[in-house]
Amino acid sequence: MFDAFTKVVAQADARGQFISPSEIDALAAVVADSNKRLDAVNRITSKASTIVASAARDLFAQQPALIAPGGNAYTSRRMAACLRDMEIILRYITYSIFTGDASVLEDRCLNGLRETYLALGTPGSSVAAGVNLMKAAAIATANDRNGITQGDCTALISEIGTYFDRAAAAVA
Ligand code: PEB
Repeated sequence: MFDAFTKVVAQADARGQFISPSEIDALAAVVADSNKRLDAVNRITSKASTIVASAARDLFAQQPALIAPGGNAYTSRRMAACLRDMEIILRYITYSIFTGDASVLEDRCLNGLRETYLALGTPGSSVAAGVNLMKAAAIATANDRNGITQGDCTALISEIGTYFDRAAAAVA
C-alpha cells in the first residue's frame, strides 16, 4: 500500500535513480492541493450513506430484474450484501483519494473481486454500473461550489474519477 510519495520513492528506487525534477513538481502539486483533497475526502465520507443509497436506488430503477424474485439483490440478505459491497468500494476509493494513490484500492479491494463475483453469480457489469452511479453522486458532492472556499479543483476531480473508473473496470 503506497501513498503518492512512497509510490514515487519505490519507483525511483526500482530504477536506482534519484527523484526526478518532474516527480518533485508533481508531488509539489499534490502538496499545494492538499486542502482540496482533504475537503473532498471529508465531503464524500460524510455523505457516504447518501451516495450509496442514491446510487443503489438508481441502479435498481435501471435494472429492476436485480430486485425481482430470483434477482441478485432479491431478499433482504442479498440487498444488504449489495449495499455493503457498494459502501466497501466507496470506502476504499476515499482511502485512495486521501493518499493520492490507487494501490490501497487495488490491493485490498479490487484484487480478486471479479473472480469473487463470478463465483457468487453476481453480475459484475451491474456492480460496475453501481460504481459509475456512485461516481456521479460522489463527484457532485465533492465538486459542490456552495459553502466552501472557491478554487480550481479540475485536476483533483479528474483524479477522483479515475479511482471509480478503476473499480468499475475491475469488475465489469
Ligand atoms: C465482496 N460480496 C459478496 C461476498 C463477498 C463480496 C466476499 C460473499 C460473502 C457475503 O455474502 O458476504 N467483500 C465484498 C467486497 C470486499 C469484500 C467488495 C472488498 C474488500 O471483502 N448484488 C446485486 C448488485 C450487487 C450485488 C449487482 C451492487 O444485485 C452484490 C451490488 N455481493 C452482492 C450480493 C452478494 C454479495 C456477496 C447480492 C450476496 C450473493 C449471494 O450470497 O447470493
